[in-house]
Amino acid sequence: MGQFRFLTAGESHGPGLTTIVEGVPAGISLSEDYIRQDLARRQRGYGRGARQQIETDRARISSGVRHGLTLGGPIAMFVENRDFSTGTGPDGVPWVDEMSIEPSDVPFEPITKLRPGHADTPGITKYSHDDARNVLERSSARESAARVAAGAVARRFLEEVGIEVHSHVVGLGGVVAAPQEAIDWVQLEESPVRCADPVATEAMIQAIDAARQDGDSLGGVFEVVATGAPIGLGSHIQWDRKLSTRLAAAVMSINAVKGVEFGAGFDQAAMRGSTVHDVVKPIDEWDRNPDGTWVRPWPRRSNNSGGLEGGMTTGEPVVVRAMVKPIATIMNALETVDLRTGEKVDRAHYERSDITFVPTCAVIGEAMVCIALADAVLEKFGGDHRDETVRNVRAYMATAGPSHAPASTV
Ligand code: EPS
Repeated sequence: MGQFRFLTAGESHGPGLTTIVEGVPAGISLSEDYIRQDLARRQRGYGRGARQQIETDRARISSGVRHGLTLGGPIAMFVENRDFSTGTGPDGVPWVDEMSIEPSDVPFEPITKLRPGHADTPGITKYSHDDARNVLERSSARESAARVAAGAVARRFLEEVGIEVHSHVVGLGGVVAAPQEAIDWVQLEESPVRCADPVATEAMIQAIDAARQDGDSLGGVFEVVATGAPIGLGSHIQWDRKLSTRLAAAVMSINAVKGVEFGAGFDQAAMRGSTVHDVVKPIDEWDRNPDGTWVRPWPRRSNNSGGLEGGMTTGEPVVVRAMVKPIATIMNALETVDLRTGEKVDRAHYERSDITFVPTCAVIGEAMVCIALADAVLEKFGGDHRDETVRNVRAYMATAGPSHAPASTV
């Protein structure tokens, strides 16, 4: 734990977002263009607001990479908020003054009509602010751009050890996608709502349009699938070493996420044990490499556990689903109170926002899962250089399996 670490800094309408990632082994190829792909995926999604037309997110790397390879030291990145210098704030004045680091003489209206469901009310109380902007600027999902940059670094590392992480939307605004046999992850990128079911995609788009008409917002459910994780990441030994604990925390930390489940998830509550648990296949059914060695040991007949047993990976795909509540900034705003007087106000504060960002949350979910998995891989296999980590994974996998049935002779 704590092998792959990162911190973010930055406000939604300030100059930009900073992140420092630490723990990445040396010798891994990494470029701004590679990170840019995930940042672009995060910006897409039907139902997002005008802000995404202003931003073209790019993480500028300023340390930890030389000649295209990681050095083993901290990787610092900066994502500019173009809105800061090119956009105008809610009062029609540039953000440069409203978000100025130095005191500014330009007058601006404090936000006092607290938005139910946002961080406004506990935030102004806890930090003794008289302007909810001092809370919302940091609680805004804009911060997730910095996380996705950190997640892309984790993804690049995971690729070296054969782990791939994808996501899709399985529910949005009450529309539920039909379960898919297999998902074409390249094709999925074409769906405006990141949904693999074309019928549900259309219904989700209609639901977003209807919510826009009504000045309302929508939530949903996304699923992250990680394949190639070796058996035994995480540990059953202590509560905080369980990978399930760490994955749940990582995904729960995303703005507006209110629930996380693995594999068959909450449906298991209504099932019998005999139909829930994932039976191990006998050795003659294991997938083989051309040289006769097995691809991975102890494969299962099903994956209701979502690839996690006892807080450890089983070797089956890790399947994490998360529920995203509807965005709290609603055009047709709810009744609220004014923070100066406590008296009733007909409509809470509204400023430009998204109708939904469930497809974006799915990409952020990938980033958080990448980070949690990179941390777990480094914890188990270590390695100061990429080759050392890869060697350690291969050595482990070569001996994992039945103790009396050497892989190459069975
Ligand atoms: C957000 C409100 C909107 C979103 C923002 C999150 O921003 P703005 O108020 O500038 O229009 O677009 O998300 C991003 C800026 C982003 O890059 O994801 C909120 O209130 O959380």
